[in-house]
Amino acid sequence: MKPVILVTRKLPDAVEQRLLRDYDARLNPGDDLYSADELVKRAEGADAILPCHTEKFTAEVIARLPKSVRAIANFSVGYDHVDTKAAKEHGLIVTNTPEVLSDATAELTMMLMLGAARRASEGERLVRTREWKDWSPSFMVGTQVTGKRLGIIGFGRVGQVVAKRARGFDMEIHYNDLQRLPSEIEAGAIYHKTPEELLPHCDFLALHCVAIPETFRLLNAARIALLPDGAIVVNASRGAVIDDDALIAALKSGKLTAAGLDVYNNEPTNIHPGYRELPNVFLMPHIGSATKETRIAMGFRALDNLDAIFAGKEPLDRVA
Ligand code: 8YV
Repeated sequence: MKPVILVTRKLPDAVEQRLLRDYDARLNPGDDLYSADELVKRAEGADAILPCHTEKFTAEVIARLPKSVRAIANFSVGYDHVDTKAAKEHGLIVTNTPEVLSDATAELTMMLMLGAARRASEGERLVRTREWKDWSPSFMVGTQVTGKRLGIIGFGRVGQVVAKRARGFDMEIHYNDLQRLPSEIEAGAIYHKTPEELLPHCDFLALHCVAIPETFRLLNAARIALLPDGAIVVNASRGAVIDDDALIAALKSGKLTAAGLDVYNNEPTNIHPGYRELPNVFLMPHIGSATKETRIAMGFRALDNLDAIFAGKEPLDRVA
């Protein structure tokens, strides 16, 4: 008998075809968002769950999962939506999908940088609303990206690809991570031991760290004050790493020129209302990995992990 997999969201056709070929897959053709109760109910008799970051596996939800469930094979690189400690205690295997989404997320990060620096939201609105009436040398003047200093907090897979792309804009790369990386990975990037040491060197700051208790509200008022005046901040990691009130205050005061955001605290429906009011923010709806190619690769990676688990092997991307 094929293992039963509960798939919580609609996945690309190629991924669902592979799921149906190799597993007894419970798909979600309507792409409904399951409540915790529904999730637990639908998991009855399932051997594993293939969820997205939209399903929250708190300790309470994990405790309620049927005993049949052996694994949570995430369709995401981030797994802050899973209480991994509780999962371990319940003997659940948890996997993620690293690497396959680094290019797409780095592309989006470049878009956030360019969009924030060149005032994409304002410009687009002007054209769409027919408010664009005139041109002058001082019209819509933005910040040049080329040749500036880019600071990256979290020099992991995505951060490293961002550095690579940013070099195409002749940017000088600075980074902070827990440890200095080998020089072939640094490729000239300048290491700073702490965010405090890094921040004064950032004309642009890109956040690519994981959301863990240690990085909660990492970018707060005190750290924003360390950035050069007029800096630009972009975030395609997780909303939790930013103190929204502090960022909004700095965007209002002019301390920061602009920000580009793809992720938010309390997304999607309850993000800080202050962002919607600001002209100098470029806002995207958590689409860092949303390319056709990457979505398929994420699904296949999650399936590779499930294949390993059900073949009695160690999955490549085990995080708990
Ligand atoms: C996904 C992400 O869109 O992989 C992640 O951690 O944040 C995004 O790339 C989403 O999480 C899919 O579940």
